[in-house]
Amino acid sequence: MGDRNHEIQALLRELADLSILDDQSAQSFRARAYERALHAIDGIQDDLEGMSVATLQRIGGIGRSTAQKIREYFDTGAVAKLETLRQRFPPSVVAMSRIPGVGPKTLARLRSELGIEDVEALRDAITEGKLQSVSGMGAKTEARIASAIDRLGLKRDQRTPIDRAMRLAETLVNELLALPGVQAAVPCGSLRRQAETVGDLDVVVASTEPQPIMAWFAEHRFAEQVIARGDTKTTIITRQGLQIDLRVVAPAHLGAATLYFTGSKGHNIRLRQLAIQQGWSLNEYALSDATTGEVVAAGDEASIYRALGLEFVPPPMREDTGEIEAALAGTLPGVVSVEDLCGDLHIHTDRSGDARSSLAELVAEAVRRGYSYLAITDHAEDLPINGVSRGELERQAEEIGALQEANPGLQLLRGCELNIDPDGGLDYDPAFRSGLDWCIAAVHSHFDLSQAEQTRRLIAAISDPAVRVIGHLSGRIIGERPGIEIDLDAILDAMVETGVALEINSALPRLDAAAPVLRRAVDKGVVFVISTDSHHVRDMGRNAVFGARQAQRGWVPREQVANTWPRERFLGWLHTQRRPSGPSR
Ligand code: DGT
Ligand code: CA
Ligand code: CA
Repeated sequence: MGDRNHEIQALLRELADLSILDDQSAQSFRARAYERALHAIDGIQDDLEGMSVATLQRIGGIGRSTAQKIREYFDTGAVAKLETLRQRFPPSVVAMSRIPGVGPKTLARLRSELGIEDVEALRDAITEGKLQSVSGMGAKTEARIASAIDRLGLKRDQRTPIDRAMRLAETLVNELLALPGVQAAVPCGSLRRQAETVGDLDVVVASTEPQPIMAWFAEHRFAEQVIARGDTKTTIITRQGLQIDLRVVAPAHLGAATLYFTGSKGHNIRLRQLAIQQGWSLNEYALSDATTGEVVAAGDEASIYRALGLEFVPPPMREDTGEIEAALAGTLPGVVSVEDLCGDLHIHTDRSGDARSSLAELVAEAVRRGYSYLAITDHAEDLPINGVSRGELERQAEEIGALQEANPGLQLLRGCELNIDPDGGLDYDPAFRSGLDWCIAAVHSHFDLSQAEQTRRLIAAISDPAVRVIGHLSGRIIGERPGIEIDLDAILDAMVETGVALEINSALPRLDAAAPVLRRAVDKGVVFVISTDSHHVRDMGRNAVFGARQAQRGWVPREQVANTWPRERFLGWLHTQRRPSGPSR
C-alpha cells in the first residue's frame, strides 16, 4: 500500500469520528460514508497521491465529496471541512468522547448544560455530584463513566497510544531513508521498547550531513509547530499534540546513540554504572576510556553490551526490571524473534464483517512467509454484524480442503474465534465447535462485569473442551477501553490445568495480554501462542513483528511459545493439548 495512504485513512477516521459527534449519532450517514471509503482504501495497493478526483471516485466505496477531500489534502496539506470540525471538537473534547458511557448525545449535553470541555472538568463534576442534573443522565451512567475514567487513568496530558505513534514513525522513517545521505533512521525511546503509550517520539538518524535533514524536518507536513531547531536536533509537535524529537548522529556513533535514546532511563543508569566500574564512561556518543578517551565501542549496540560483559538485551526488555542482573549472569530467557514463528493461529478472512482479505490471499501470504501451519479463525456467529454462520463455516471448510490439496507444505487448520457470553457460554453447539481444529475464545462484549463475574465467565470458557486458546485476554483497546477485571492467578491456574494456551495478540491497539500478565503466566508454566489477529493480509507480517516484541517484553521463553515449534511437534501438541497431565476430566 502507498506510503501516504495511511495518512488518508487516519484523516478519514478522524472525519468519521468527528462527524458522529457533530451529528450526535453513531449512525451518522456522513460517518458511514467516510468509513466505507476508509475500508475501500484497505484494498488499494497503489498510491492515492497520484490519483485525480475522477480516478479516486472509480474506487468502489469512495464518493465524490470524499474524493475531493483526499485530493484537497494532497494538494494543500489540509482539509477545510476537517479544520472546521476540529475547531468545534478540540482534542480535550474528543478525549471525553472516548470514555465508555459518554456517547455523542451525552457529550453534547455535558458541554451545553455543564460547560464541561475536558476529562478533568468531567471528573470534578462527578466528584461534586453534578452529573445527575444533566437531562437523561442517571446514577448508573454516572457510576459507569466514573469507573471508566479511573480505569483508563485519564489525565489532561494524554500519552499517545502506540498504534498511532507507530504509524507516524513508520511513515517518517520511510521518508527519512529516502533522503540523500541518510544511512539509518531508527525510532527509539518508549516506542522501540514497545511501551503501550508514548510520551514523545525519539528518532535517531545516522548521517554525516545533518543540516538538510533538519531543514526538511522543520518544514514537514507533520510539523504543526517547530518548538526547537538546532544543528543536529529538531523538535516538532504534530497537530494531535505528539512531540517528535529528531536527532542526527555520525554513523560511527549510531549504536551508542540508539542505546542512549532507547532507554529506558533506568536501564541507561545501570549501564553507565557498569561502565564506570571498568574505568569507562558511557554517553550518547560512545563507550570510552574515562582517562584516555579512547573509544571502546560505539557503532552498534551489541558491541557495547559485549564490552560491558552483558548479553544483548532486546529493546522491549530494557526497563530495569531484572534484565541487567540476568544479562550479567547470562540467564536472560531465550526470547522469540519474528523469524522463529512457524505459523499464525488467529487470522480473519473477508467472511468476517470487519476483515478485508480473501482466504486464498491469506494462505498465499502464509506460504510466502514460509509458515508450516495456519489457522483460519473468522468471528463466530454470535458477534453482531461481523460473525459467520455455521453454513458459511461449512462452505469455508470446502475451500480450505481445496487449498490444502494445493499447498501440502502448509497445514491448514479449520478454526474460529468464539465469543464468550457474559455467563461463559460460547457460539454454535458443543459438537460443532469440537469438530473444529482450533477454537480461540475471547471476550467481545460486557466489559463492565465485576471481577468475580469476569473470572467465572473466563473459567467457564476455558473449561469448554473445544477451546484451545484464550484470545486477547483483557479485551482492552489501548487508550480507549480498559481491560476487564479478572482474578489473574485463578485464570492462569485454570489454563495450566486444562492445557488451554494464552494468546499474545499482536495487534498494536491491543497488545494483549500485557507484559506483566505474560511474566506471571511464564512463571505459572502456561503455553503461549503469538497471533497476529490479522484483518488484512498485510497485518500478517507487520503484526508478527510486534507480537515477537510483546513476547520479549513479557520475558516469554521461545520454548514456551507453541507456534515456534516445527510442524510435527506442534501438531503432536495439538493432538494431546486438552490433556496436559493425564486423562481429561
Ligand atoms: P516517553 O517518551 O515518556 O514515552 O518515554 P521515553 O523512554 O521515550 O523517554 P524520553 O523521550 O524522555 O527519553 C528518551 C530516552 O532518552 C530515554 O528512554 C532514555 C534517554 N534519556 C532521557 N533523559 C535521560 C536522562 O536524564 N538520563 C539518562 N540516562 N537517559 C535519559
Ligand atoms: Ca520518548
Ligand atoms: Ca524525547
